Amino acid sequence: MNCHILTLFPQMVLDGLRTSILGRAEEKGILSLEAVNIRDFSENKHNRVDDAPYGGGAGLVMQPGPVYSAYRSVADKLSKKPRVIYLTPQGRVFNQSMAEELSKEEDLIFLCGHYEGIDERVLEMIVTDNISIGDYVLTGGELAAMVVIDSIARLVPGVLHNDESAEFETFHDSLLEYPQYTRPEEFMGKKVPQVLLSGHHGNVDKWRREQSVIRTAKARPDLLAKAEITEKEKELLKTLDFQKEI
Ligand code: 6GU
Repeated sequence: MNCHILTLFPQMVLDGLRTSILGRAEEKGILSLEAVNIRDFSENKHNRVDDAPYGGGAGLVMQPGPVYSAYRSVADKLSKKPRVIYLTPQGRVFNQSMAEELSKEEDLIFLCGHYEGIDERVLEMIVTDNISIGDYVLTGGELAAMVVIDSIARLVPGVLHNDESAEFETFHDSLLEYPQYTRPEEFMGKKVPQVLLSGHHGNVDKWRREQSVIRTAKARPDLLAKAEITEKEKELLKTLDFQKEI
């Protein structure tokens, strides 16, 4: 997969994404990350890429010309018109199934805005998907792009090691993950749950499943509605006094 990021802060995005697992994937040749500096396409002798909004109001709006030229510098190299993802609080809220769908694309362009946004005309011309990462406001699209790229790229085959497999984990079946423990067996008086030391895999699996169900009921009852919960597990939650509708 090739991720092309159109941004005013290329270093921020590349430094963040290359620091960890995605950097390793890039070295392995499974993933490529390219940041295109929109400022390189300024049409102005002062290298400006923004101007006051027509109609008045606070802040500055990114001009359409540099954004369009940055887009063309990427799209013209590709044989097929790629999906262009604009990171914006006005977009659809990102989730795991969107990550799964996008991870199948060969090339993706991510457009990061700053200031008060980007001139609407160029957005109409190039953007195929508007994505938000949640109901709060960021200063720019870069952090959102990094979040979205991280979650997509880790689903690309080979990016994770087998033992880091993305198959059985949080959101796979709409349940949160169970708690994990490692050595030492006792830490500041707190013991690892006995069942995990028992060597009885059946009991371990049962305990972990229960913990997942309980955690989800406590922290994310909205997810529980989508999860496949058995009658027995519903009973368990009732005895633990999570009386919310399941
Ligand atoms: Cl995608 N961009 C910005 N600027 N702010 C956000 C966001 C995106 N998602 C939530 N807040």
